[in-house]
Amino acid sequence: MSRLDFQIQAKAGRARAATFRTLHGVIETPLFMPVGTNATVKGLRVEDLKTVGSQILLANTYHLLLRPGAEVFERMGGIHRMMNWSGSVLTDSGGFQIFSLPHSRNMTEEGALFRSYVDGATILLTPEMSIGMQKAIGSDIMMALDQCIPSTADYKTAEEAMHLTHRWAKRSLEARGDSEQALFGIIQGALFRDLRRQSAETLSALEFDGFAIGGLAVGETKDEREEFTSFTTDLMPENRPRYLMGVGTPIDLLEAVNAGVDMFDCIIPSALAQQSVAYTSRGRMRLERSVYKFADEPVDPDCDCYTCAHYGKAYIHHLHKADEILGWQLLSIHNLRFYHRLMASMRRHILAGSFESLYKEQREILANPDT
Ligand code: PRF
Ligand code: ZN
Repeated sequence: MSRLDFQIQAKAGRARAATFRTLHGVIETPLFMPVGTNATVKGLRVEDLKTVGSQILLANTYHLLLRPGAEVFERMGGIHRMMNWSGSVLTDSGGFQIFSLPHSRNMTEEGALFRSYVDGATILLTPEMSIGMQKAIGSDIMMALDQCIPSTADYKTAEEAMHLTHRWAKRSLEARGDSEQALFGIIQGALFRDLRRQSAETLSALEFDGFAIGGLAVGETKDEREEFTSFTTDLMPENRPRYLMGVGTPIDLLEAVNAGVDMFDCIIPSALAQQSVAYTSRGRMRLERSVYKFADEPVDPDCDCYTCAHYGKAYIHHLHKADEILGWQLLSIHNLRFYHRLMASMRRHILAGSFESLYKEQREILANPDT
């Protein structure tokens, strides 16, 4: 029994086009989730997110636990009402954010011990607390607390982290109880095939509504990432959504969809927008370059976003030079639209039986050098 009613509509090799239903509506895959760590996708209104085609946003339990805290979500009626967002929300459990902390952290059987960046307090984040917080947030999809380690970790470290992740996964399922919110398990195991296999098999036997591949895009090469992505998807249940966490560039998404992944999140479209880098139908464009000072045409003539409909490159170039936040905002809109259009076109081609030709064509284009 799954809470998401995941339905595969068409396949092309490993690639899948599917739908599932959250508490906030039907979702179409493959899909990309913009990152809204603090219950906001930086600089964008929910109207912008709807217009660019976002179906589901990612928010972070770790950040929202520290600030504003569970009680605010409980008393304000949850994240959807606070954000005025009627689409779906997935919350990451906090495991990865603690892993990425520059400061002291400690894993114990009980949970992850860390120091709050808000007030310096020492906090023990247990799987039960993470689920409790995700219930307070009211996300559509919760993630089990995991231990994410560098993908280059040695065997013993990876094995111990994997076993701890499995024990926490079971505790997370217990803590979820009969909540209507969906819950995904996270496969770990670094770059060890036997561990990835053991992790996929152990978690697949549990009543999760979907499964994530964690512990990639944390230090391995692009080739290793692709090898382990397809190795792992082959071990994951066919009838549940597959989510590759924290990935990636457009070419990464193309390769991972081709390897059978359905869902992604990444800060790249927003982070590059801040650096005035745009993704276009011809490759990446660095708008800080002086060649764009007098360039009147849109960032991407093939794009249907608000930014490309109303502004030329010269204006974005100027806003970047003047360090104006509108430049970041306009390029965030454009880059997110680019990501969503890429996912939608992969979906269309999987449904139409023409994914392989799209894959070959886009592989060339997305590998173009920056302009
Ligand atoms: N675990 C969790 N969140 C994550 C990851 C993980 O391994 C990654 C790895 N790229 C990104 N976000 N919980
Ligand atoms: Zn655009």
